[in-house]
Amino acid sequence: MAADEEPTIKKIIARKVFNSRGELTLEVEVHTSKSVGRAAAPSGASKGKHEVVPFPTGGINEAIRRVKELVEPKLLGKSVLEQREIDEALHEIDGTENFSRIGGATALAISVAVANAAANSMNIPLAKYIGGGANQLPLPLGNVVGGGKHAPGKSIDVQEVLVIPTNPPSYFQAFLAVVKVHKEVGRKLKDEDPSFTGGRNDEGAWTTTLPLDKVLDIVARACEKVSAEVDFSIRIGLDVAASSLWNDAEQRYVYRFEGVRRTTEEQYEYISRLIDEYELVYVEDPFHEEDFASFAKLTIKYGSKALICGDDLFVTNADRLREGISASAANAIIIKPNQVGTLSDAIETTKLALENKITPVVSHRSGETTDDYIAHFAVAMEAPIIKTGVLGGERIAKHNELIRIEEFLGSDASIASLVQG
Ligand code: 2PG
Ligand code: MG
Repeated sequence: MAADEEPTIKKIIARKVFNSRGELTLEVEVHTSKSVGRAAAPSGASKGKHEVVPFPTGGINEAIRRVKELVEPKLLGKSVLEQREIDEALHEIDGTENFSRIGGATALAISVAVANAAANSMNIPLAKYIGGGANQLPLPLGNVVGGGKHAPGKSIDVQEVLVIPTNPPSYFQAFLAVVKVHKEVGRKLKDEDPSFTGGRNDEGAWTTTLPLDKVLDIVARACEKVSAEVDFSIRIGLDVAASSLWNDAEQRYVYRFEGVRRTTEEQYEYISRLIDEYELVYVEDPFHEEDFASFAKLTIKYGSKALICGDDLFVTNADRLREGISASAANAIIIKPNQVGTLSDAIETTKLALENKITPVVSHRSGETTDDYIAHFAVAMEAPIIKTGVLGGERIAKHNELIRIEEFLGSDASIASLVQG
């Protein structure tokens, strides 16, 4: 084999592995003439209605069959350096709008495994392969208390209470601070919630039966304490995951645990109060996934001092983001490659966001594996924020990789900052 020969695909292996919830998911290995690349698909619990479909009818076994029967024959012999061409081929092979024939999990795992095989063939990190000279580390946005669909049983109705350092000197210091806040919140919950058992949810965030306002008080005090210690500021955010609360028949947001039902107007007032009272710098999915208008209203009011972020609203889809841009619906977007199916699609949406001054927030799913490609993706795209939890091996895998990337970049490394107006 000549040294300059292209790394062409020789074999694709698809297998069942487990995610952090113990559910089966798809892992793919792409073997080339020069290298091997591997990737597994994560999975969400609070999924957006407009996300691609993870598996075809027949589930994961059918997905694996289709890799062998439909996908592998079409990709054999292609160079893994042609990411876009391969991702387009995945769309063509599938032939549907939402990857329902081969499965979004299949598309994602193959797409990322191809990129990993390409990076490995060149012996460079994935971040460098995708991002070239990109050298900015993201800020870690991590959930310290969880509820909603990620914490069944008695727990707050909103899905995630998050914290984010706004001006840290390095990724290592930033994540250390987030870990300190997580620990401090745990200590305070132990003191203030008589029924606290130390329980943590799907994403490693604490669960508690205290009401949201009490939780936000505790998190605010923890942020203040740690901020003073580390000498940079740590602020609060929320993922309301409001699509999970919305009852379309009633036209109300149903807060089961709190025992309250809110109209759209009441939801707007409620979220506004939380932003004002707790000086939130980040609010994700404050309204359900079809309500661009309420998103826009909140963005107009708070866009200069907080990120109003669309997750289920945009599902990493460039067309939905375009709709959001014309409606001025948000100033931030969650980027979850598995919502859209391929790396090229996720890159396109991220670039579109950056071009329009919409902050991309690269994100994990609640059901994760120990794969770390989103860490590389965030650096490659110079996304200012990564949302990938705090504790739990599958979350730590991403943070530790970011620490390694920071070390790899050496004196070229910089880190994003969140400047409030
Ligand atoms: C979210 C995600 C990740 P899920 O709503 O932002 O925290 O949850 O993966 O369950 O959709
Ligand atoms: Mg979300």
